[in-house]
Amino acid sequence: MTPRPDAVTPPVDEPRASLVVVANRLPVQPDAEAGVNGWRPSPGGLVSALTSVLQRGNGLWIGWPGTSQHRHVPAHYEGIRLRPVPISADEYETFYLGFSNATLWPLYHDAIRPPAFHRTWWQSYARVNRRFADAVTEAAAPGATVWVHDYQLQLVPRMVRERRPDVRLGFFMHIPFPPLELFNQLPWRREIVEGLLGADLVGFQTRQSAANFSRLARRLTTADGTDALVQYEGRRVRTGAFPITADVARFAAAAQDPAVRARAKEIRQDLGDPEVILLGVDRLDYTKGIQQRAKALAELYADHSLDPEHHVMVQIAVPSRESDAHYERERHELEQVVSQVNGDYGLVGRPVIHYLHQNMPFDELVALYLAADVMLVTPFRDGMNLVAKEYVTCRTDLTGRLILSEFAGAATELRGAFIVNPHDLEGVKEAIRSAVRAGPRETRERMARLRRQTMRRDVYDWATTFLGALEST
Ligand code: GDG
Repeated sequence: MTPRPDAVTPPVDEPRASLVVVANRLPVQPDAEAGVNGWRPSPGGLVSALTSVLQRGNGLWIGWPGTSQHRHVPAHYEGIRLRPVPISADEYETFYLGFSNATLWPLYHDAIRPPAFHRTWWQSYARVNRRFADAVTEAAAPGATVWVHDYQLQLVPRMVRERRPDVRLGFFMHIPFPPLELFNQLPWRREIVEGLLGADLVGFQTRQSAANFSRLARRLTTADGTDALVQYEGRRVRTGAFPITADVARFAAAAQDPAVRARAKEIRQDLGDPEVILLGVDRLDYTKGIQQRAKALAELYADHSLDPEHHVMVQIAVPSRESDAHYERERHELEQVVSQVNGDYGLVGRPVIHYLHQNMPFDELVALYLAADVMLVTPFRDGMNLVAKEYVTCRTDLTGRLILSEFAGAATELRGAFIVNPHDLEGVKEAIRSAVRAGPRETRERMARLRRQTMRRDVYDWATTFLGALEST
């Protein structure tokens, strides 16, 4: 038997919580600069939205603290209670890098890279899910609301349901849910679907993902019903689309900050005051279609549709899952393409693609959104894609053009974008040409339309909408 890892301090005796968020990561992460026991908040809109929801409801956050080293985890963050779930160094390899990110991640993103199926990874996934479920079982008050997040924890709803039928259980999937033809490759397909069916409400980014899940549930289990509601083991399980929104208030405020606006001007100057700045911001992930952009750009310089003097691109590729071979290969290939394009078309002191393999500070990210005339978001598959929505949120003066993949969840809402199929290089080139040449009137009309969509609801509204739907199940 694998010994239960003891990497974090056990929870102290505390009253049980009426609202519980369960996610792979806690909202804090180790901060090496602040010493051995230093912590800082994890970045991201999801953390701030869920934190504000939990602050209002005697809330508890259950998650992994992001390290398998022994560390004291703070008991509270911003007035909410934290309960760490330990993951050993071996489980980090098999549960996190293995089953979550080398089996489920590629499978759920159209199998762009071949998913790997290993029984030992699956066993580790089930074991870690059990540990999360145990933490919920112990910490949830009678009749509590429990909200489980994402593909790393799909078995948790059923595991909790078996021991705590009194709680109200919601699950939200941040990434796409694949169609039957792909999902059925998974040797443990029925277990995963049954795991999710333990929830009262299973939410997805799009209606398509919700329908995929519901159909699979009816095919693989005794569930019966419609795309929106199935009966399963005498219970009703609702499914539906709850498209996540940007942290609108935070991005809109930063976009008005004079220091950030001044920095955007400075970035423009640093780039040599080109006519058009194109921008990409992504985790360095093979699903994001970053190479496609660079290849399209190369061909546009080659046929003189773009001019190295006047059109430059900035690509931020945030380091991600670096110990996985697929990610290592993706970085290697991308860097080759970028250096080739710069070698072929760059000028002395003026590369055409400014490539940064770095995590940007928040204000710098907003300054880049403000500096960019054309934003390129071209994933082969993406649950939603918040970068697209954040860019639109920052363009308060109705300038800026968005090129968006039809395979991002965001494409179902952001109709004012230049929509592309990233597999179609000619189509991507045509969209870049059109976006670069779009006049002020077309740009304004498109951006106004995009902003009508994105500015309507904040990420806090998203969280409360989901919880409202869960309460009414
Ligand atoms: C998953 C799903 C779904 C990026 N670079 C920097 C930085 N970021 C921030 C962005 C944005 C977030 O990271 C990335 O979110 P995305 O939605 O674009 O993509 P994933 O990381 O793949 O997220 C996705 C999402 O979950 C939410 O449900 O939309 O489909 O795959 O917020 O701003 N932030 C900073 N510096 C950077 O360099 N500070």
